[in-house]
Amino acid sequence: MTKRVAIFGAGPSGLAQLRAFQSAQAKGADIPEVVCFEKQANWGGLWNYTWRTGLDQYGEPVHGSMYRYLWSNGPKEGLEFADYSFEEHFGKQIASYPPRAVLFDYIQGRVTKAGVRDWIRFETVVRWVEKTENGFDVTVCNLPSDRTYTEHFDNVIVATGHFSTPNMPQFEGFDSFKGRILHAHDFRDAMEFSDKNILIVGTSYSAEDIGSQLWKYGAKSITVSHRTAPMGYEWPENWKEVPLLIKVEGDTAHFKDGTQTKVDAIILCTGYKHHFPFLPDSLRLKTPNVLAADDLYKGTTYVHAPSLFYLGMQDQWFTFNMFDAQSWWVRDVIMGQISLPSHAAMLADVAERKKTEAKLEDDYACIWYQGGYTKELIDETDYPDFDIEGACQAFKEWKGHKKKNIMTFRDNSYRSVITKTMAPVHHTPWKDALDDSLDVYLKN
Ligand code: FAD
Ligand code: NA7
Repeated sequence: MTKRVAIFGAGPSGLAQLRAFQSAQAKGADIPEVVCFEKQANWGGLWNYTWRTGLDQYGEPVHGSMYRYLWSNGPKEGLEFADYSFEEHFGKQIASYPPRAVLFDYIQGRVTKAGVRDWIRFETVVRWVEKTENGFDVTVCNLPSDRTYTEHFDNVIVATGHFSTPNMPQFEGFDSFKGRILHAHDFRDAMEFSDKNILIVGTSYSAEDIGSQLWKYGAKSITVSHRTAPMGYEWPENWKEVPLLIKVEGDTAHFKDGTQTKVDAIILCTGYKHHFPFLPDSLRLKTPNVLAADDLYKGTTYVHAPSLFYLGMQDQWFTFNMFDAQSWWVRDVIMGQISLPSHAAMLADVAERKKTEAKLEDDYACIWYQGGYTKELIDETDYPDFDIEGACQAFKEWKGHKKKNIMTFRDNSYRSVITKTMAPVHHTPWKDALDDSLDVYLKN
């Protein structure tokens, strides 16, 4: 095959795409030439922890949004690779909520085994893409040598993630606030805030998890401000939920219900933006953070230029296994195993998915919807079939455990849908496990 395929990003999505092509090659298929451009010096995407915030050593925006002490926010049984189990990687079953370093190790285990590292050009940032008659001209910059060059590709697969560019609202009085104001993207070490009174704005994963970290590492108090609704868990006694922040005066935060509280720092857990500065308007995905993204046929194929694909652009209940499902499917389109329908049919597919999402009534419906989407793609490729219903059930149990006790849900364990074995109970409750290094975590 003489086709050339460019993948942007070597996070879990881009790595899934590399593994998809490599697995076809291992079965004897004639695969295209695949080049992955990754701006960081290592793979793993968000899971590749960096202490840096702001700009990196080359003046590029730091991609990393993960913090120290981050543990998986859902059970690992919901994200296990069907072709590479946790047991295969670690040589034993491990507990269900691995810290970041453990998941990073797992992610890199599969691609190390696949031998695809040479397909990646590290420290190479994608600068611009131009559509040509028969493909795309991709302009990249090798950062260490500061060399910019352009190469031609038949297909482009964008896997640059969408939890890296902060959505950063402003509130009255921020310019004269006496403490620190930061976005979740720049949060790194909870210990910085021990003995402090912290205000969090937002009520989704970042708010819940950063707040929990602050509690675990000794913040004096945590106040969480909501725009739509409180999270509603049974929080520890130094944690309260309040309506939306209206303004800040000095070190006092005022809320919509007229209440006020003194705070030392404000952390905006207000989400992220899909941001693709390397794409012209005609190729750039514009979508909110939803399950049925705009303009993507089967959630992957850009309807207005169907030789361009996007991976992992949905809001995520399912992650690694959904990225796999998408990657195997995209591979088969590129290799001619799956044909795309007409433009009109692709538009109708997008509209139908959006209509279905709009009718989903609660989180459970969303979980099953995304599980169904993942299964739909898997059924069309040779990605190993697995018990997606079982993964949905694990998510259901997880939500139940959170409702029961938000500070102990990570002490539960679940059954693998790949190897069918039960995860052990972790040796230390999450709230007491201050050292979350790989070595310590694996001492089960
Ligand atoms: P990313 O991991 O963001 O990787 C994108 C890659 O693209 C990066 O390596 C980046 O350097 C590269 N890149 C970006 N721009 C360019 C460019 N112009 N040129 C070249 N390379 C570029 N998921 C879970 O399953 N469990 C969790 O517990 C969990 N916790 C999370 C916690 C936080 C704080 C965040 C932000 C996300 C979390 N997620 C979690 C979701 C996360 O989105 C996925 O796990 C996963 O990292 C997404 O993979 P990705 O490859 O799509 O994107
Ligand atoms: P999310 O899930 O996109 O949530 C963003 C939150 O921010 C949500 O609660 C929003 O409230 C809130 N938000 C957004 N804008 C505002 C303004 N202007 N004022 C107040 N509140 C606002 O982002 P997360 O960072 O929590 O999670 C992203 C990923 O990181 C996730 O997949 C995890 O795995 C980790 P709303 O409910 O819309 O009123």
